[in-house]
Amino acid sequence: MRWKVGTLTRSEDRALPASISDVLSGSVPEGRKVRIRGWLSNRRSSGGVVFLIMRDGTGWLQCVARRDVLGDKKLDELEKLPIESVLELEGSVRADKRAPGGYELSIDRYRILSVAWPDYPIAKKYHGPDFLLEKRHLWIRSKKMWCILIVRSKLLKAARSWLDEHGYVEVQAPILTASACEGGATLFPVDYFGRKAYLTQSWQLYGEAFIASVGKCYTLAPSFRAEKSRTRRHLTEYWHLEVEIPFCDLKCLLKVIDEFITHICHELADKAAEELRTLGRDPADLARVEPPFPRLKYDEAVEMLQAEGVQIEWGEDLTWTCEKVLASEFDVPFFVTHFPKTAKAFYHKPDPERPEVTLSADLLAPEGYGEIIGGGERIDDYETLLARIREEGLDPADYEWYLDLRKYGSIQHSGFGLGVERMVMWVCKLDHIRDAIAFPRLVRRRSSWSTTMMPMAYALVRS
Ligand code: NSS
Repeated sequence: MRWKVGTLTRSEDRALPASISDVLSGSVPEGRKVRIRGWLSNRRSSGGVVFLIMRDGTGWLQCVARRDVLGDKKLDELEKLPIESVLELEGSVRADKRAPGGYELSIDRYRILSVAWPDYPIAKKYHGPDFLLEKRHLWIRSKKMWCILIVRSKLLKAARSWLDEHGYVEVQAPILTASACEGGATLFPVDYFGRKAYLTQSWQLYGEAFIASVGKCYTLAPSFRAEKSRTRRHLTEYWHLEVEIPFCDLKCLLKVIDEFITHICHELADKAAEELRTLGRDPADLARVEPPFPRLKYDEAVEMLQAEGVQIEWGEDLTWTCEKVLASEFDVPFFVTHFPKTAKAFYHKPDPERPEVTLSADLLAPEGYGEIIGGGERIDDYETLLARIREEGLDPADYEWYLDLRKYGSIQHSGFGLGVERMVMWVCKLDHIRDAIAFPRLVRRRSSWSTTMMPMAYALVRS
């Protein structure tokens, strides 16, 4: 089946190695011979012509094999080649309005690089979410998951570029920690050589240490929450983009978030328009986002909710039901600020004018999506922090190093954490957080998690 590369005689005939995105962007002149490599993602035949839909990571391209060009034997081979086999194709590019993406490749030659097994488990029919999670390592090849992964990558690129351009330093902190940042109820314990450690819930406490070294800083890292709540927006392992800013009060923090999120939205509307459209999100929805975002005090939010008939008492945290109701009232992101002490973690600074509320802020995404960012001003005074740690029933010994930060050069500072999957979910208009990440970890379901199946599979192979 192999054909030889390098048998072409005239140098101008030599095929140009190209990606599918090169072809689709129109940068390859029509008629120019190109060579692409990719996976056979779909195929159909009609009257002496086989249409191969090829995928190479940069896009999808319709490639046309004709019996009169390739001959019977080769065409039959292409008609039978299992889906997900890998091919190298050489041919010329043609603009064709009927082809998806507006271009197609007329195949002159091909080489099979890998023959897939004929039983590819994902067919062109409805599969339930459980099956697709189990087969996630294959399902990420789908157009939907591809679009999401591309948007996610562009979102993180936009976030990093804004932070880098504004003088933030990227830093890393441990995942294994000794104490809670966001309450003990959602900690994942780990045995650390006979001592108890936990998977981190947040980088924040270390972020507060970093500001006295590198100043404005951020991290992008996994956070872990042993969430019992099985909702469409909770993962047990999620990616957390956290920012910490010295000499910054709540007002300054809200302004930073306004600009940061606006930049990401505009970049996506501009650079991921096609993928967003495929996912059902109009890029104009993101282009419309402009600072400053509406600001709503917690008190007002509770009044609005009670007026809507939602059960909520002042002092309680906003449940997802509450957030959904509030977030359905807006078509741009908005802040809820000044949460009561009872609804927030120990480190939040009480409002000096009204100590029962904190200088905190959540950013909620519109259209019912709800919280994507949590943050606020931190307690900077040693005594107040110690008192809050005790008040929450935490052991000050677990926070000794953190308390040290208030002894040696403590200043006013604020920060926030963006749930990457929450933002991806909103911008991609997804109805479940599991699709905002390639391999989701959920309470009850995990994707491509073979440990329990492996011994069985080995046993079968051995018998
Ligand atoms: O608990 S947060 O509201 N805040 C913090 O962890 C702070 N320590 C962050 C900081 O100030 N540096 O979580 C922040 C965000 C929240 O708004 C969500 O978008 C996301 O993290 N988050 C989650 N995403 C997915 N799954 C789960 N379980 C989850 N929990 C929080």
